[in-house]
Amino acid sequence: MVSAVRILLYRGDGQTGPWAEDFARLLPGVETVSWREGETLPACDYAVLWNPAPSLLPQLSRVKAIFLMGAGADAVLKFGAALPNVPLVRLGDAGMAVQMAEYVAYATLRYFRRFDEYEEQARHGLWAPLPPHAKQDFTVGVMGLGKLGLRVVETIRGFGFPVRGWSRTAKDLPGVDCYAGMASLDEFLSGTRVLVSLLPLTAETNNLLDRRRLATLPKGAYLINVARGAQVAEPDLLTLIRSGHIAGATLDVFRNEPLPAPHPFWEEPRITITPHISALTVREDAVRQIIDKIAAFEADQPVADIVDRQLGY
Ligand code: NDP
Ligand code: OXD
Repeated sequence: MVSAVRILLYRGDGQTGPWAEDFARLLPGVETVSWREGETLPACDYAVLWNPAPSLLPQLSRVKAIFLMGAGADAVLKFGAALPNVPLVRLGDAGMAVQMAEYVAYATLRYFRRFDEYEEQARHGLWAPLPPHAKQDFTVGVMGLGKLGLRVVETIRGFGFPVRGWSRTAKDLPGVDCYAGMASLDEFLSGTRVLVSLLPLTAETNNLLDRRRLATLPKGAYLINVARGAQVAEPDLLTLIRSGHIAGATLDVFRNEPLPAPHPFWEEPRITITPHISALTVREDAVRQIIDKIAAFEADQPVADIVDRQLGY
């Protein structure tokens, strides 16, 4: 049980009010404080934040931990040495994995059942059944077998697709062809018809999907990127879509967000765009998880989902 703690709540978009209400409801005795540019932060036990202002960071050197309101740590790790050397804790699932599974299942089934083509036909008043794809030709390859990737793998397997996965360290998952490490990436890609990225953005994954690697996918492959836009070399993806090598892409994340207008992706009918909504933070689940982790810190117990700064996730 956590007794009186003081927590800084900060969001780049300023929307901390509902977070303060959830903490007050779920952790009686908590004191939450906010911070604005130019203010001096009172001593706090913990910080819970998303998209911090650079000038906030030096004031966090005495908190016991910094909790992120999301799963990806890249937007904070980019500050490098300016980020105080205290434990950085990301969300582990907290209601996001099921949303990722819904999104990826929808996009995969849309391509497999040719709904993208039927949508186009319907726009032209065309009634023309197409030959169905065969499941054995629709191997789904999931990059990143963490909290979110594993849930996606399980869901996609449930539809009977052949599934392969790629991660940094070796895995052994029933019914999944597992690949690990850069040395196996080309082999993984060459047999993947629907490529899903659920990798964190790190020094190793930045620009990972460049022209050569995207061209390693078989002709007619699809890309579903729900991780981070900077993992894909955007001009290369466009070239391969225009050449017909890649049949379509469903993109939730972009190198620059919001995706600027003009941007050639908006004009490309084979690219489906969503505004970074594939898995939204479920605030109440997140607050409950953070409270449990604070309890673990206070009791000197192990805490899950601490970011490894060396690895970048
Ligand atoms: P995890 O940390 O649980 O999993 C990351 C996975 O990526 C692990 O399997 C890890 O391998 C693998 N990985 C990391 N680096 C490499 C590498 N260099 N080569 C191969 N595999 C690698 O993360 P989550 O599943 O919780 O989240 C994944 C990402 O999803 C987040 O980092 C975030 O960017 C994104 N995200 C996007 C959202 C959206 O709305 N679009 C919402 C939430 C998250 P190993 O298992 O060996 O460690
Ligand atoms: C996250 C995100 O990392 O929303 O949680 O992208």
